Amino acid sequence: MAEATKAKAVKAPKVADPMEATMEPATQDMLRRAQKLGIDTVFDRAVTMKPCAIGMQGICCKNCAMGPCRLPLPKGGIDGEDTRKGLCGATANTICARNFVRMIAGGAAAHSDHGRGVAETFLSAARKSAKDYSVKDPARLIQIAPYFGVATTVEEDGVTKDRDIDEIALAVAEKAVREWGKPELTASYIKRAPKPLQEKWEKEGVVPRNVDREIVECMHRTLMGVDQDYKNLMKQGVRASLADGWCGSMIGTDLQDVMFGSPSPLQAEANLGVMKEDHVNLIVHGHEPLLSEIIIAVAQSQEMVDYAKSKGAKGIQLAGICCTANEMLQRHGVPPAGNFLQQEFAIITGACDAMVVDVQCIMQNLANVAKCFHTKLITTHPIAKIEQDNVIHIEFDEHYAMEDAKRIVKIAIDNFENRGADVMIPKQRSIQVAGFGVESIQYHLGGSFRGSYYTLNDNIINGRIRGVAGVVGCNNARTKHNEEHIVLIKELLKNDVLVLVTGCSAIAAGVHGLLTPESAAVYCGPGLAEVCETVGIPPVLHLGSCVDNSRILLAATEMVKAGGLGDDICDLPAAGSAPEWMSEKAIAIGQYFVASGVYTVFGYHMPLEGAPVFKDYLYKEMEEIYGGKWDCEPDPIKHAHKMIAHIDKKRKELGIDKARERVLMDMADRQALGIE
Ligand code: NFS
Repeated sequence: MAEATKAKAVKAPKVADPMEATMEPATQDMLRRAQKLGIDTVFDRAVTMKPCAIGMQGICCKNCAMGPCRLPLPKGGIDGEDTRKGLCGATANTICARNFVRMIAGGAAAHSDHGRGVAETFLSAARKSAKDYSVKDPARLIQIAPYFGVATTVEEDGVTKDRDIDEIALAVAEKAVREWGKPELTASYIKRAPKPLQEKWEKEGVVPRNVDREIVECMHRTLMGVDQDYKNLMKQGVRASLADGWCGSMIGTDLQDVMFGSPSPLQAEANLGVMKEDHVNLIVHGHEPLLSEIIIAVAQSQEMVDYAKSKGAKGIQLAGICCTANEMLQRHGVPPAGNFLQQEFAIITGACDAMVVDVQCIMQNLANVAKCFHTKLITTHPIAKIEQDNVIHIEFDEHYAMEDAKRIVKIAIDNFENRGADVMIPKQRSIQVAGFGVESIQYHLGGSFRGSYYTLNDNIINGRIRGVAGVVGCNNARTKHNEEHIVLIKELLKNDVLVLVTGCSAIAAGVHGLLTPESAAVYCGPGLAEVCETVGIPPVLHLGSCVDNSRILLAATEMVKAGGLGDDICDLPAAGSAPEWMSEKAIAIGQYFVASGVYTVFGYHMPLEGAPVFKDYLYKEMEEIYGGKWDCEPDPIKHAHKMIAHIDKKRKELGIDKARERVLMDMADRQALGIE
């Protein structure tokens, strides 16, 4: 009997423990349901498939057919000279740096191709050949035009007049699309960075020329037998990352704001519980708002709502997954159904009538999961198809945006009646306030009379706010879903650090109730709580999707400009973090934060352990060059305290550390706030 039990135990497929896999109750329930239905999800696969130990160390080279060459670090580390080398003689530093630079190139390519798509659509809109897009935020267009060298006024008969907005749009669009491949040697948006930072980049020779060129050069230099000096390789990695953050992503964000409106704070719900049993549920997943904006317009049209009713539904419930969710949330209040690791579960509810995807962060397993239900999985982008035969491809063309979106929404509605009886939508859904942009932070925290980040800086100088942290990036099935984000953010808040979030981190913060003004009283230290309560903002500000990390760069630049906190981003009491990163995009983001002067801590692990010298270069020496450096800490509490220690170091350098001590020592103040 004992033998039989043992045999059975060996045979049972290994699955994830829901309580260990995620801290989020709706996701735990859905994981249990998936396991009961025999559907494997990313969490189970993370249990059965172990990551490659050599790849984890960053020292597997497969850049030519003499390899793959693997250079594992000897047990006990290197004693004396490091003699490891590949067939061609490539050292561990070279291999690790090449792999790292290729990750940056991959990430930068993704963000920047997204930005290019936006710029091209904007050009079509400006030429009036994409009738479903227009300029929704002319003020934003006028604000960015000078960076492209486009005049916003004209002289007529000695009088200065405002230039026609359509003319400005066309001129900006024509200049913007050139930023991807122009022959001139400097990307236009670089001049948005603080002057001392631009000078550092010039001195180092890392000023990006144009987006495509930097990515191509990354691929060239990392080819077998080209750049074999890790410091020189990283110069190109830095340049490509800057082309992403300060160019491709930033132009993407700006032109999205121009076409779809700049975000301003709004209230919405979050989590899988936003799906509705009696509605057509259409989930939009991916990244580019070009499609989702039009889907929102179509899904809200009376024609489609009536059509849904004619099929027995009460209406159409739109919800987002991943960064598309953030795009739809920040401009329209469409609720996110979840972040990266929740994508399979939106279908496993049994209530997803269609899931439409475009590019990036889309798991191929969605096709297998969709097969188990009635869900129609629709790909829309020519560069992102899925091989499984149950996937429908409807190519989205910006010139026929409305027609394409209607087809997609109709498929979802028509599929409503095919829904099976076995539906389980989790109850959990939370309330959040999202949609902070650079300008809305200025509005809420800047004080209208100075029109700058003065009040924010003032509160940092007087110590109520200890510093600012950008917490961004993915989920990773190798860490407990959402836990690193949430534990880290709460620890920062407790220590009076104002937190800016984007991407899957922002969705996690929304789902776990941190994006409400009320959460200030619950989670913040007394100083930050006081500021948030006075101003009426959440202590965690949702700044959008991953391309919108460019907003964080600009917010930091505004803080520098407002004065009192040094001359450059690296002087600010600020730090960056991606506690659950998994995508190459996160590496590109991390690198442009570091090269912009931000101390940036990643969670989980970094693929650098096999090349300690190269690792030291990123974790130590880089700070001397750019003012920012990399670090890694999987434990979220220690991770938070590394960031706080850096913030305190910067406060000390600025001579404002005493102010904070005063704030904390002042009992009368604390009593007045009702804290003691
Ligand atoms: Ni950005 Fe990560 Fe993907 Fe968005 Fe989420 S996984 S690097 S956060 S959705 S891009």
